Amino acid sequence: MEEQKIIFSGIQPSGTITLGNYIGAVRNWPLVSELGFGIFSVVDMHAITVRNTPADLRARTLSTLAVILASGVDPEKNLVFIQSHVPAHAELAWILNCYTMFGELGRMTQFKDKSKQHADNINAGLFTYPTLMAADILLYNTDLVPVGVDQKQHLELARNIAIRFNGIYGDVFKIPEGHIPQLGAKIMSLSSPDKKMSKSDPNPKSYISITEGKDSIIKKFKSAVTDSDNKIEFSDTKPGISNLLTIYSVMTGCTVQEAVSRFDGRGYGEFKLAVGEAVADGLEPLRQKYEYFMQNKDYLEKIYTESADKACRLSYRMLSKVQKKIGFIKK
Ligand code: ATP
Ligand code: LTN
Repeated sequence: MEEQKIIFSGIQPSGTITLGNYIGAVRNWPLVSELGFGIFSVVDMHAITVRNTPADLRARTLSTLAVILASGVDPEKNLVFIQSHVPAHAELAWILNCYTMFGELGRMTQFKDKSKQHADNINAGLFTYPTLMAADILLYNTDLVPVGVDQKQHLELARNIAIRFNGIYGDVFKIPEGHIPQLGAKIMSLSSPDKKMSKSDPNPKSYISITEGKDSIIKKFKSAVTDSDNKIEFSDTKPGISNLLTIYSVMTGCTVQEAVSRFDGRGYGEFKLAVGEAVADGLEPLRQKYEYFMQNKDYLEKIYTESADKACRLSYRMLSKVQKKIGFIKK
């Protein structure tokens, strides 16, 4: 029998989940979980690296959890928990900080981007964010980490930290592999197609929230920024149209080539409407399940409490092993 894989991924409650998060990450979680045991976390400790209103953070944490369940992750077979409920994440992150170089963290593009976006709050947490992510992953003997392409650099750092640690203390950590989708690993902003679609973008026209209504989705696609030559083709010089072709292909299950030939000779107006409809219709079942979970807060609480209890037990095993290896005295 094939070995069961352990799958870990996290998502920040830093805004409403976008179509980019969905296509690049969340949509793949139930599929990858089929390979073994999935552990999914709403990473609220990562989210406080930028300022939040406490009530908003609470609401977004719950709604992010509801999106994970609505995407089809089965909480009977997998874990879906809130990161701050499992203290080993913070404890291992501190230890890993001491095995991570200042220069390595300084090279992270997400740190550089977020430092520009939040120039008045370049806090130490923003800098050490990747060591917390490494702790998330390494605590569970993770094999696969399904993420969008923007997380590749963080994942590579997590692997390097694990390899470095194992080089000193023996085989403590399993070295994880990324699981990045072939198509849709980086969905671009609808208003600036040279930037990735991001849930913390201040311009709501730049992203589609996965719980948005059909009219609003179609309106946003109609006003998506493209070039003006009215030719539907996939090319580096046409980032807007290429992004829409990618979105259309993923949401309808066709290849990009099929999408290009389907719209051969048609105008941008017609194409944008078709993309908007494909997205709205494709997201509708998810939206309905999301509404259902949001109306069942007791159920959400049960899932995150039970999952956190199990995650505490699992993560504590790895944390104890690490503490022993580095010379901490067992209490
Ligand atoms: P923020 O705007 O707060 O930086 P974000 O929208 O970039 O957030 P994260 O919570 O950092 O989202 O990421 C959750 C998952 O979604 C990660 O696996 C990430 O790689 C993926 N992801 C984020 N944005 C995109 C995108 N535009 N296209 C594809 N995948 C994405
Ligand atoms: N850093 C990721 C979110 C994240 C994550 C993780 C992803 C935190 N911990 C562990 C995969 C595995 C982000 O910003 N998208």
